[in-house]
Amino acid sequence: MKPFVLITKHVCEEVEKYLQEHVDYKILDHRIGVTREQVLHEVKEADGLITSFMAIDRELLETANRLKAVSNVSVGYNNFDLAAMQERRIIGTNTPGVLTETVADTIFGLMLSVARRIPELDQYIRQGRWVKGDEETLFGTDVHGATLGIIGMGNIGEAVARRAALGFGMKVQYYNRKERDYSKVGYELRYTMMDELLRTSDFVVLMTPLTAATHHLMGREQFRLMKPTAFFINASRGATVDEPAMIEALQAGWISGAGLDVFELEPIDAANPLLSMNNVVMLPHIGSATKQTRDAMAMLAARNMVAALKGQEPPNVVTELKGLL
Ligand code: 8YV
Repeated sequence: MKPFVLITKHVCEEVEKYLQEHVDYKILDHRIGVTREQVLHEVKEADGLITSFMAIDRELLETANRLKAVSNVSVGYNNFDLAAMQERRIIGTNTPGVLTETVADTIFGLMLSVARRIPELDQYIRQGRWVKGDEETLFGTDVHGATLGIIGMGNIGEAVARRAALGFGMKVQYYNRKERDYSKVGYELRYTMMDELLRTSDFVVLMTPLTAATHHLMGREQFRLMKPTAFFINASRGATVDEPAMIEALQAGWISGAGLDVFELEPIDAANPLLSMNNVVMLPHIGSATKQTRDAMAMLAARNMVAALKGQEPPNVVTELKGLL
């Protein structure tokens, strides 16, 4: 008998074909809406779970008696309770690499949009307010040649740095827990401490994974260090930022604007003050959301799952494998 995999989102035909060769599966289509209750019920029979954002916590693991592996269709895995998974000898996997360039494009889109006020000025035209010629009130801020500070230097940070240095002639600096060797990349990438980065960057891009150590990494104190002319971009996880502190920074003019793909509460609350701020550009957590990239992520998630259920080492494991295969 083939192992049974529960999938909490629609996947493309190619991924289904691949899965059919190796496992039995059931898809709960997120386009119709999948509730946690439904997953808690269905996961009882599952050897594997392919998902994203579903909290893999003790409650779920308690009901999922047969579960051997959870495969995230995302690079982030802050939805995993790693300790609980480890105790129950569950393998956890993610999908790095295939989304790197797509997310870096999104980040650049946010930088350009907020600095050059693209969504705001799009509205300006649509509202019939374009009656005179070019005006100072429409001016934005240059991205090219500015100083970019990246907090959290992984694959995506590196792809943003490359665009910035080679495409936009920006000065790039980064803060990471560990300094990396970029002596051979062909452009300068300066390692700085976080406070210095905040003080000296025109654009601050936060790209760190969400962990206990990075929760609210950007708070009041950090926003106060930034230049009043600087822009803040977050495409990591909402909870890496103390959102009320960021809102205060935007309202008080401690920073010039923000480009946000992620929020502490998703979908965003209708009363969130960010919604009425002109100097904020928002996206509904779509950093990796192109058809090509989402399909590639789903395929990688499927491959990770099949390997784990066959007792082989999956390409992208985030849990301890020792003694499991
Ligand atoms: C989402 C992301 O996971 O990869 C990540 O960590 O945040 C995004 O790619 C994706 O939107 C959910 O499928």
